[in-house]
Amino acid sequence: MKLEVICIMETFNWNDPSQKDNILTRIRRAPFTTNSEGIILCGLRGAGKSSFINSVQTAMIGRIALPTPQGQCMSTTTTKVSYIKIADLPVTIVDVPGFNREDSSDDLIMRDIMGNMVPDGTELEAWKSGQANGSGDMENATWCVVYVHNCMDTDVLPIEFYNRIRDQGIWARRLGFDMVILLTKIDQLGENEELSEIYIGSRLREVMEVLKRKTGVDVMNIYPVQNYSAEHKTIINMDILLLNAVRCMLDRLEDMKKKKRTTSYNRT
Ligand SMILES: Nc1nc2c(ncn2[C@@H]2O[C@H](COP(=O)(O)OP(=O)(O)OP(=O)(O)O)[C@@H](O)[C@H]2O)c(=O)[nH]1
Ligand SMILES: [Mg+2]
Repeated sequence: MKLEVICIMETFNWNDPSQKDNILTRIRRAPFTTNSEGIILCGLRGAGKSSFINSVQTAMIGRIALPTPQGQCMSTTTTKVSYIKIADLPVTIVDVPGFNREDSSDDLIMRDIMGNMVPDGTELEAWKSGQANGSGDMENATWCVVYVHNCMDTDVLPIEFYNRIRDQGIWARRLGFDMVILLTKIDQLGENEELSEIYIGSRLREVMEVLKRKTGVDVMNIYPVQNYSAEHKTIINMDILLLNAVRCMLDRLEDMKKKKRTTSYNRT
């Protein structure tokens, strides 16, 4: 298989705190507000959505963050939709309960979130049974829709599941939003290998190529990370990849906002 990914992988100054600081500065300076721009995380149960939110918080504050309210119970399974604001991050992150592998009806909640029809704290089961009503606090917001994918799942998921993800992307695009992929658990691609080596290694590139083929998302919009899970202190290279993923999502939001402005200008 021809690997096209190598030329698009970003180059970082690994282990360099100023690399992390530069990305952080760009994130803090992004011209957004938590009322009008957001990142929605969706994907299978256990893919690493809530962990990503905790990990971004850890990378931004510089110490291991307490779990989000969803992670404080015995089970890590997220049951409700949470709109989370992290200090210094100028956008809201939405944690969505994981999709059931066999039942695509969970996916539909994404459309309601983008339509501002899901209040904070809505239980997935209540929404499914039609008992949840009300609205969110993000009228006319611009959304970056993030499909969160465990890199170890790539070859084991059936094509029907990838078709569901394609549908999410089509829906998001219809509403004027982009879908990107957050690729989690990349530490599991290399035993005892340093994260920077895994990042440039051929196994990660192969996963990205396969994912591109199956979902239609360009490799430029696939962001590999390792979330904090069992670490007791922060690790600079993990922070670099986590914060860079956030920066890329903010770049997509900026592109979408520019497009929105051009479209409304052309209409007038
Ligand atoms: N090794 C490793 N483990 C991870 C990583 N990301 C998440 N995990 C672990 O995977 C498990 C599931 O993570 P969660 O963040 O709860 O997954 P989720 O997508 O929020 O799951 P739901 O809320 O059920 O949809 C937890 O035990 C995490 O510690 C990662 O990058 N590397
Ligand atoms: Mg969760």
